[in-house]
Amino acid sequence: MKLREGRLINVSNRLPVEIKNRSGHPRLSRSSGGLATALDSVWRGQHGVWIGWAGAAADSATADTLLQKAARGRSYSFKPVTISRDEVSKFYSGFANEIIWPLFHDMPSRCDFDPEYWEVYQRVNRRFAQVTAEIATAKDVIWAHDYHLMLMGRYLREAGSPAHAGFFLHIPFPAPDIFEKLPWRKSILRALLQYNLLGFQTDRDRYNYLSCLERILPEATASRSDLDNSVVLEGRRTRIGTFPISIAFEEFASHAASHEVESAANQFRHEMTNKFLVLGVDRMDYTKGIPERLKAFRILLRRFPELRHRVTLLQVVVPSREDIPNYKELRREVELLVSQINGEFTEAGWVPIHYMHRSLTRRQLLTYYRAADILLVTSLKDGMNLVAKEFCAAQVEECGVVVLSEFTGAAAELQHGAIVINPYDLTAIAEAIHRACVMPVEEKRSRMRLLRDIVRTYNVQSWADAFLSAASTAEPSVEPKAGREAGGSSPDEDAGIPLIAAGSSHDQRIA
Ligand code: ADQ
Repeated sequence: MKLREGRLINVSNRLPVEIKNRSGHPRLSRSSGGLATALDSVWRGQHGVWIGWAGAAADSATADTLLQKAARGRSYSFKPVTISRDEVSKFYSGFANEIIWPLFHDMPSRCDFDPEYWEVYQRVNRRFAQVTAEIATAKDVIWAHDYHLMLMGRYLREAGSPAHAGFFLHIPFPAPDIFEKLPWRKSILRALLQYNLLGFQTDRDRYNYLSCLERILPEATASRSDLDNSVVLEGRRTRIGTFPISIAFEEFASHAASHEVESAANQFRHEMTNKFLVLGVDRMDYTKGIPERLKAFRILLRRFPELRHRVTLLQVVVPSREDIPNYKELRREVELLVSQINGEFTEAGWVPIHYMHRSLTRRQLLTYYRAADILLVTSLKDGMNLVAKEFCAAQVEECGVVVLSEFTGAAAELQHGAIVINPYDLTAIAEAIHRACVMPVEEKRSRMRLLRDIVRTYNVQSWADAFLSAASTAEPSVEPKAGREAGGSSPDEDAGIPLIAAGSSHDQRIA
């Protein structure tokens, strides 16, 4: 979708390009991370500005020139937000990744609720808002991304920004029993309501958010009609919607169908001597359930000895957040498990687990997606999980099976084509892999066709169009005095009414 008037002001923690010091000189490189890549493909052709941090060497004298160079050939420009090294550590590694990330993934015991992190989080959010408010006009639409920027809506309003502002949360939103542990819970709920539109990955996340409001911020009143699900706080109305993110299906599918990927996949399969190839692809993150997956694979080899020699797990992990202690420990745990399992089962001509700890090119990734028989996604909690959708797009021969954690956002959409598992149930994961290995080919095909139809239809472009269309029409409005609070319905009447309409995540709609 192209905005009819005005520009799209996209705001995310990082820009899709990064300035790094190489051999003492600032140099441009692509940002790592699925989010930047996915969004970059959507904004092609969209006029506007992308605001974000440009990396560790962004304060160099040549940074502006490098960003102008990066914008050549694009329809939008880049505007950097300066963040000091200390702020990166307390805002990004600290508040975002040692508090919000674990808490919103239902792991409060991993949180470090350091009050200094909160101070810096506020300061950096205010700075993002100032940079944004300086350039956004009333005709523009601001789209803020993810848990790094939950307070920005509030600071935008304080800066008097007249633009429509929407916020999309890429990670899950927790249930009240978890969220209420956050010392700054009210401030965050209130600040989110300063946006005109809030978007969540699944109905469950949206429901959790509304339930948190009900418990923690009862002065906010939620209402719904057939078309609308909104919350009013102090006269401001915020619309709330479910918008499951997706991928550029045709781009993935056509590249996967290319001759170069096909021959690389055939070559790889040949080298694996046509074993059943089970694939895991993840960032190294404790939310992805990598140790659970490895332990389940060990159970598979113990319980189904006939699969030994016939099945191989290829686990690819991209390094992530390596300066945070939890992540270092996870890497040690994963590598120990891989070596224990390989030590227990390896025989001449067969190594059960092939482990790679590095970032892959798109071509390499597609080669493994295409070559694999089974994709194994065992996230303990995941906002969406784009890997599952990328695998489906790349399965041009329509023969692969997806074993998918029920705690991913993707499960809401893909549950009928995938084998859905509880990632805490290691025996069930092992049985699911076995079932996929022995599944008749007709069943594999019909499941994969269904999955591919879903991902083809609900792709990243339709996701962006739905969100932007909702954001650009979500008028901030003042609740009339004779409205529902005063006369329409009393707060008591809300008690028995569900706050959200039940419905499929595919509706990509408000309510
Ligand atoms: P992530 O937690 O990063 O994203 P995911 O959605 O699976 O999780 O995206 C990972 C991306 O990294 C994919 O595009 C994948 O191809 C890529 N990737 C993984 N391993 C790689 C490797 N070794 N080499 C190269 N690329 C690799 C967050 C949320 C998710 C949500 C997305 C988007 O945690 O739940 O789906 O944002 O909203």
